[in-house]
Amino acid sequence: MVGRVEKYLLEKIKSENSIHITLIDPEKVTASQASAVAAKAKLGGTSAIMIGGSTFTSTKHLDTVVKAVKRTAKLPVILFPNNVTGISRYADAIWFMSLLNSVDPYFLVGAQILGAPMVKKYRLEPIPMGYIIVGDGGTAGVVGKAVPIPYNKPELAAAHALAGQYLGMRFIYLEAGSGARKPVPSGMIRAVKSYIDVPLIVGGGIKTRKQALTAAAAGADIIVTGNIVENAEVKDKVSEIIKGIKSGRL
Ligand code: 1GP
Repeated sequence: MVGRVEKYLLEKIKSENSIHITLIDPEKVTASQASAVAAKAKLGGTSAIMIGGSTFTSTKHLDTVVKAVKRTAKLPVILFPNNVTGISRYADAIWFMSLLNSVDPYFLVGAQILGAPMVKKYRLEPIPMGYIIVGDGGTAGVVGKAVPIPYNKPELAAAHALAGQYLGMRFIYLEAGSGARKPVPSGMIRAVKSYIDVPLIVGGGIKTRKQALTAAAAGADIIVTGNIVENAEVKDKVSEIIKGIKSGRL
């Protein structure tokens, strides 16, 4: 069943071609810093806030961050969990995701089985998503025991993505890893996009207008940035990325 947040994302993509989501790592911020980042990112034109990271944060701190962001930003807050500890009852939705190229069944379906009853209890909107780690893979690749797909193997990324779609996932995420030296190359984005019909999310290492433009022009429907909002000038940085996205897809 498609819920409110998913509908909102689909409509935004339909009307704007490509959209931007801001990722906040709860591990790296206080609640007040998170709400300031979210408010500025909203002014810069971001469409939603994702909250999550690759390592553990206390559930209490996660709750405080989610509540603070919700209060100030008035944007959909979507959890981006690395484990069952990434679930907060105060969010609107959760990427209900499987790490498709993990060798550990825990990250394919184990954590999801443990987390599903909590998602139901908290009435979070689950959005099924296939997560694919590519390139260096970064911390997410190590923690998730992924076999990252090399950048020169776009056809492998496309096969993973299509399998995700056929399994019923309604979004596919190509992840280069937070802070990746090289973002997902346009050839890989193009190859995946040509295979799937569901929206494609791209993130990891996108820091400039040009990189955002390249990803959007290659077919990314949603561009996620995290690192760039960890410094000052959040609003300017987000609007720079969004300018890139718009010029890439219009
Ligand atoms: C990481 O794709 C996201 O999960 C965002 O990456 O922090 O490099 O923007 P950055």
